[in-house]
Amino acid sequence: MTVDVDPGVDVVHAETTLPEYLALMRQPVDFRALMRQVAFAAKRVAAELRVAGLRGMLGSTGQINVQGETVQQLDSYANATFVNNLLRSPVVSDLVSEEMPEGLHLARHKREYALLFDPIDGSSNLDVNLSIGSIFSVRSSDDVLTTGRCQLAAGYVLYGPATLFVLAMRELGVHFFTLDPTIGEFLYWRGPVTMPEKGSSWGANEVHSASWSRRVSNFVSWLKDATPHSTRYSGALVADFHRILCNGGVYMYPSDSTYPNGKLRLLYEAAPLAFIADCAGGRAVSEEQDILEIQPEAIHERTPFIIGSRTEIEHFLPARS
Ligand code: AHM
Ligand code: MG
Repeated sequence: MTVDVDPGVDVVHAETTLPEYLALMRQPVDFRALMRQVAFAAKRVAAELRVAGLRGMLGSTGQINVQGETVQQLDSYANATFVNNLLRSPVVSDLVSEEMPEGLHLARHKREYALLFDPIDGSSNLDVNLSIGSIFSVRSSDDVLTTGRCQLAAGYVLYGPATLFVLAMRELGVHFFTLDPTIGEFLYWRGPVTMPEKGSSWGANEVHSASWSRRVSNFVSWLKDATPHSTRYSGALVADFHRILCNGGVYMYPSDSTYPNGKLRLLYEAAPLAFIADCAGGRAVSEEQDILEIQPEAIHERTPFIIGSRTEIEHFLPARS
C-alpha cells in the first residue's frame, strides 16, 4: 500500500496541536514539557467550569486570601489544579500564585523555570457564568524578582464561549489555540497576532473616577470625547484584554483612593499581559513607567495598569522634551 504524504506535514495546519506547534517551532524540550502541564491544568479547569454549578462548586470557601479578597471555591480548585500538575513537572523549580501567600520552591536537581500565575482571573464573574481567565508568566527560576523584560514567555487562558490558550514568545509572537473539547486538545487557530495601532473601545471601573489622577481623568475625557471610544468592561481582565488584543483600545486600573498602588498584581497579572501586548505591538504602562521596566520588590505587589494600542497609550504618556 502506498500512502500519499502531504508535503506540508511539517508546517502548521488546522489540526496542529499546541505540543506539535511548539515542537515544529523548535522550542526547548523542557519548555514544551512545561506548556504541556499548563495546558493540562487549563483543560481540567475548563472542564470543571462547565459543570461547577451542578456540582455545588460556586460560591466562596469562606476564606480570605493574602490579597484580603474572598476566596471562591473555584479559585481554590483552580489553584490546586495548577499546583498539582506543575509539581509533577521536573522542569519547574518555583511557583508563585495569587492564591498562595508565599512562593513554593521545589527541590529539583537543577533550577530551571518559575511559573507565576493567577489561577482564576475575574473571580466575581464565576457565580454569574461570565468569562474568566487564567494568566501565567514563565521566567528563569533565578529571575522571579526582576523586570518584566526578563520573562521568557507569557500567556493566558480565556474561558469564554470557546476556551482559548494564548501564548506569547519573544521570537514567535502571539498565537491562539482553541480547545476542541471533543478530543481534549488545544488546536492551532491563528497568529502571529498583532494588536491594531488604534482601537474604538476603552474599559475601567468608573466608580473610582473621583479619585483618579488628573492625568488619568484627562486621558479618559480624550478617549470619550475627542476620539469616541465605546465603553467595554466585563470585570475580568483577561476577557477585556483579549478584546483589546484583537480589536485595539485601552483597559485601565489606575491608582485610586481604594487602591493607592492600583488593584492588579504586577508579577502574575500586569507583567505577563504587558509582555503579550509588547509582542503584539501594543504597550502597557503604570502611571509612571513602562510595566516591563518595573523592578519588583515583593511577589504580590500591585501596580497601576494601563494597557492597549500604541496610539492611545502614547497619547497618555507625558510628552518627551
Ligand atoms: P481577581 O484576580 O481577584 O479576579 O482580580 C482581578 C480583577 C480583574 O480581572 C478585573 O479587571 C478587576 O479585578 C475587576 O475589579 P473591580 O471589580 O474592582 O472592577
Ligand atoms: Mg486576578
